[in-house]
Amino acid sequence: MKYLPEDDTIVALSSPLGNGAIAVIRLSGSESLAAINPALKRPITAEDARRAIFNEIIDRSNEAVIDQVVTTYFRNPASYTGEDVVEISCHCNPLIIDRIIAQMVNNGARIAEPGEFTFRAFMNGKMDLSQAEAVAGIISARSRQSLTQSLRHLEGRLSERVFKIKDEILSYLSLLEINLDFSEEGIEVMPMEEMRRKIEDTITSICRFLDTYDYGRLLQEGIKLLILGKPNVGKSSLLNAFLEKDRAIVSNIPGTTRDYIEANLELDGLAVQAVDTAGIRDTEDQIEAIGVERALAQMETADVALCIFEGNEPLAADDKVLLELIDNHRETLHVIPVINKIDLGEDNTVTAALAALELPLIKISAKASTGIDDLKQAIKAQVFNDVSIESEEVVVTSARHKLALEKAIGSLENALSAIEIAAGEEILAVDIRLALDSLGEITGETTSEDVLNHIFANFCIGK
Ligand SMILES: Nc1nc2c(ncn2[C@@H]2O[C@H](COP(=O)(O)OP(=O)(O)OP(=O)(O)O)[C@@H](O)[C@H]2O)c(=O)[nH]1
Ligand SMILES: [Mg+2]
Repeated sequence: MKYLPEDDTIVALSSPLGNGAIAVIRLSGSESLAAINPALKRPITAEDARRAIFNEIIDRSNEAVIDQVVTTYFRNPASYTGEDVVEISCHCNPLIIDRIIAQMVNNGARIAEPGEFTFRAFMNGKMDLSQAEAVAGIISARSRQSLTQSLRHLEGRLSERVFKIKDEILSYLSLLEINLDFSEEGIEVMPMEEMRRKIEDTITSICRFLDTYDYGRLLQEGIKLLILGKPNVGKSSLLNAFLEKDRAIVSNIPGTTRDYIEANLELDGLAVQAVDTAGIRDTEDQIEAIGVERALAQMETADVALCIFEGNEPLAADDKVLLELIDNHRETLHVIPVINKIDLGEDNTVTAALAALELPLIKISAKASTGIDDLKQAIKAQVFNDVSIESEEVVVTSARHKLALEKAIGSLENALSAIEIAAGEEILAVDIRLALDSLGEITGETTSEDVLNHIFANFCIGK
């Protein structure tokens, strides 16, 4: 394990470096008090647990005060890591932070590796693996919905669901093991037919859980929203309307946007990376042509494409190019045709041509910011088309968890085959135990060292 030795005392800055009023330095380990007390004007005692104390950190080489700080001592096991923890809130200046940490290193502490505090919390049973992963999820969440899910995972709701499935499996595995013990006496505690039904039930409940992943992935990763259309239809105006600020240059000169422009926004709790592109047209201008190429290349990685048309003019040749693009891509990404500049009137031939696509057609005025809410609803409806998730439900958001659930289903399906061909109860029991192991990978009971290293290495230092 890369965090060895596990019994020494670690120290790190837990807040981000940069401008701020206060920084938090965290110490964890059995020698935490020994690492900080020599530098404190008012050493921490056992009675100080859970109390914030105004203090001074002193450089013992010259007795100069490094900073006025607040120290808070969390006595083991009632701390984040389960060990003795001291948090020092000091003024946020790198010179101060470095000197404070140096004092503690002088007194025997070691600089923590990324994620090492949370790793210790996991090793000391303060949280299971899915909860530790949720800590990283909370820090990196880019939308309210993703944050809500990470908080639910931290509360242990994902683990609860996994434990429930494991309990279900254990209930029939234990009966199967009794079957095995009494096989010579010809006693069958659980008939195979019933066993088969129970395994099928478990597969169904894991599948139901797994079905939430599409939604969970969208919450976690957000979506990429492409704005396409011929020059001057109002693509940049739409980006600005989404952002409610003038991010992209808008002008009445066709070909204003030359390269694509990315901007992050939140759409009802969903993280969206919106991409405004160069107007699509056949052009002699080399730079503009590269912009058009880049716009089209974006279609390969987008989740949703808003294809913008002008409502007040008949379709132009460049619009027809866009219609063709819609036809070629409607199977691989969600396409929403949008009629813009509706404030200038509506050309019925455009509306009829777009209605014929049998896609949700939205009419807006990017300039006046009308219809934008309808467009947002249409985007959400497309992205979440057939996923219906109860707002209180806990969903699978991590590819690692998805893989573990799929492995568990695979083993249970093998168990069903074993029943089918009467392979014997020993083989059946092996498959069922493998399913349990796969579920245990989610909560960390059966997770390999490599996977653990990988998970915690992605944390930031001080977490
Ligand atoms: N009346 C009206 N004008 C609009 C609307 N949306 C955009 N415009 C105007 O249309 C012109 C082009 O808008 P842009 O947003 O720059 O269009 P674009 O599609 O980004 O154009 P390119 O970057 O050149 O491809 C500007 O003069 C806008 O003010 C709208 O809803 N109604
Ligand atoms: Mg533009």
